Amino acid sequence: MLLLPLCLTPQDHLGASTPVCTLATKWVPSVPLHEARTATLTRATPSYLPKDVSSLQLEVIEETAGCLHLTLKDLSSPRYEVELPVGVPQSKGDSQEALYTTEFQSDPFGFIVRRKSNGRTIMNTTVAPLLFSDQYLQLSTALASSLVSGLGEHYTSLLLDLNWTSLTLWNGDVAPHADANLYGSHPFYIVQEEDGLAHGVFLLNSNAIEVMLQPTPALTWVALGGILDLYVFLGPDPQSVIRQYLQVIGYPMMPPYWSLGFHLCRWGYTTTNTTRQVAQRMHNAKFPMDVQWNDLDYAKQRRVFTFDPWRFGDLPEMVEEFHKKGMKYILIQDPGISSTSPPGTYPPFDDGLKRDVFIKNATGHILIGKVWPGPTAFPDFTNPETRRWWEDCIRDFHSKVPVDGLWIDMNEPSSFVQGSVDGCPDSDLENPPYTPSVVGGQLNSKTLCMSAQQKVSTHYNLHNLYGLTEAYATHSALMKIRGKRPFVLSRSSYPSIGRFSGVWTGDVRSDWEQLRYSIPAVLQFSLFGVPLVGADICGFEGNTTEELCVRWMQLGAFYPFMRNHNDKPNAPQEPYIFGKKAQAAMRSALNLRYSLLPFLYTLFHHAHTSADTVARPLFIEFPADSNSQTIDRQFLWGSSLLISPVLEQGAVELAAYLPPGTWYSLHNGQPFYSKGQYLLLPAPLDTINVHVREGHIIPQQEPALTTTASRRNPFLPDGGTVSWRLGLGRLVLG
Ligand code: MIG
Repeated sequence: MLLLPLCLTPQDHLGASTPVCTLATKWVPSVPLHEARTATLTRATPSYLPKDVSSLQLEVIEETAGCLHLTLKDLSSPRYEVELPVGVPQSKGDSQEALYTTEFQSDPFGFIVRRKSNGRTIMNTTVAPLLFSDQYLQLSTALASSLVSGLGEHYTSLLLDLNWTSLTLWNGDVAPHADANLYGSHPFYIVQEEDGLAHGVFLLNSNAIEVMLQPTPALTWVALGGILDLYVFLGPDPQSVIRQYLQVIGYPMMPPYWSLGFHLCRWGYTTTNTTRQVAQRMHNAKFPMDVQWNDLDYAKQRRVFTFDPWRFGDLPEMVEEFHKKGMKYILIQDPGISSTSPPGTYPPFDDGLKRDVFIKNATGHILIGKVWPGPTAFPDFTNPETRRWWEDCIRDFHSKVPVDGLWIDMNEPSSFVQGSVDGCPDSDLENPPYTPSVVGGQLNSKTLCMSAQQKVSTHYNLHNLYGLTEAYATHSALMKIRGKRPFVLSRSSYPSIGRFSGVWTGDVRSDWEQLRYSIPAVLQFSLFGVPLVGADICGFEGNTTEELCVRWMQLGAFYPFMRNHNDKPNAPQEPYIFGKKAQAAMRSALNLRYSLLPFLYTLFHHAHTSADTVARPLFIEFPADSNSQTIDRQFLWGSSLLISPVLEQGAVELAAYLPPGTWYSLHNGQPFYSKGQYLLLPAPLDTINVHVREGHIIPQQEPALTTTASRRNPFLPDGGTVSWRLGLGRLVLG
């Protein structure tokens, strides 16, 4: 038996005086566990954790051949359980034989899941005690290999570091950096089993979660509430693991075609005329672009559902002009509703009050935080009436400003004060017996009080679901109002969000390291069922440089969601402000993307209908190839297009890995017969290396300045599909 230092954790943090490890292990089952599918576990000895739960209901459900579902709940009193807006997989009942076997042990209690085909241990939770108290639930497992990915949202490589690290899942307004809980929470990991097989585990729990990783290899889940609701996906290949996961959380939405074009944004387009000029200059310089955006600048006193009468008085006309040019328009939408406008002047708040849509504090009054417009109330999107009110607000605004989609920011939710303008009561919810490491130090740092009341439960239980519930409400509203597939972009996320929204990776810095880490960030969202994802191209915080911006536009041309976005104080970074050479490089990257949009759109269709990934880690396609198992500086589009971007300053060549097989340069058709090797490729400033995999045909369409125009263009006759296969020379674009 392994002795895990992790089993000391509760004592360290909770000050229990008796060793938890020895006592807490013993649970007595009501029936012999190898026979039963449900059993009651009774704790033989106390764990000495505050508010111990002493009897648990264990349920084992074989959902499908590839999906095993285990729940552990408090038998004596109901606890918060996450309800995703989607059904679970069709129960087995089919002829397929389960890919797993399960075994239970009672002293110490634990279960062992094995892969039936080869006997490999997928989970073994007997390695450390199961703890279950009101605000501290802990379950550990040995891991089948050290190749673990997922558990976002964090600033990490695709493979997680197991060397005594810990990851906190707690949605926060935190600019991406190492060792920090970022905007989203995804309690799902996938393990590559080294021989090409893979499995995944999902803990359906929305409380603050800490995952501790150790090199054994082993993993410990700690959740601060709810129940233990575990899904195990047996694959057996990595893409099947993702599909099985998405059968539980839902397949991603189908984005509108135009949303795969180029988007341009910044904070600081301060008037409609400035905004118009930006789009015009892009057009004049012949950069393909579909969508012009505005940040907070448009709103009157930064209040959502308004627009500034002086600087944005003709916003409706501007949007109509964009539409006439075949372009689209999107603006930002924060959830915080200003609570200090004079009564009768701001309907979103007045109506919201009447319809009782806002989150309350512990004493039943509307909780007031502080965001961009000043003091704000926060809509409770778990309340159906709130969703109807939100829809009415959007409908009213849309009748004046016919936006094509919405950008929902600050939805962790973020607040500039801790908890509320009146602070928070002193309670176990605000200060749980154990708090994992979170930016700001406390769960209510930079967000609402944990004791705040929402329709469904306390904010303590619902915090990580705020962005998801807002995305759901916004998606449904846009669907009803516009009658078309909606476009929503959310910062905060939780499993299922891909059904309603895309995600961007927040306030990345304009530097080379952030450029490089944007690839694992994007690939992780692929694993989480959010294919429509990208980082702010050229970086958000700080000034970019011309070279960085060129390389970022080249990589960004292969983000599934492509948007250049910039922070208010920074030097401009629109493509047209750079020198001739840089502009030419950016133009050709954009043209290349636009030529490939029919292919990209098809990949999204496959994601939507079959839970395939769009931006795809190499390990999904080449799971048994040891180099492909670790690479996250390159990635694929679907199964056939390999993207090898430059990620270092000054580099004009690149060691790119080509997995075993024949690959054709997309640029000149030159074939490489790879044994699975690194190849030194020229990568001058005007080039991003892209290779086509043998046996695949990539359609290409003549690009244009918008997708409205490009969709009427012919598909490239031989340039697109034949030249690279036959080595007929360079594809000339635009
Ligand atoms: O506190 O709306 O991540 O993209 O430009 C900053 C202003 C609020 C954060 C977003 C960023 C956006 C900015 N917002």
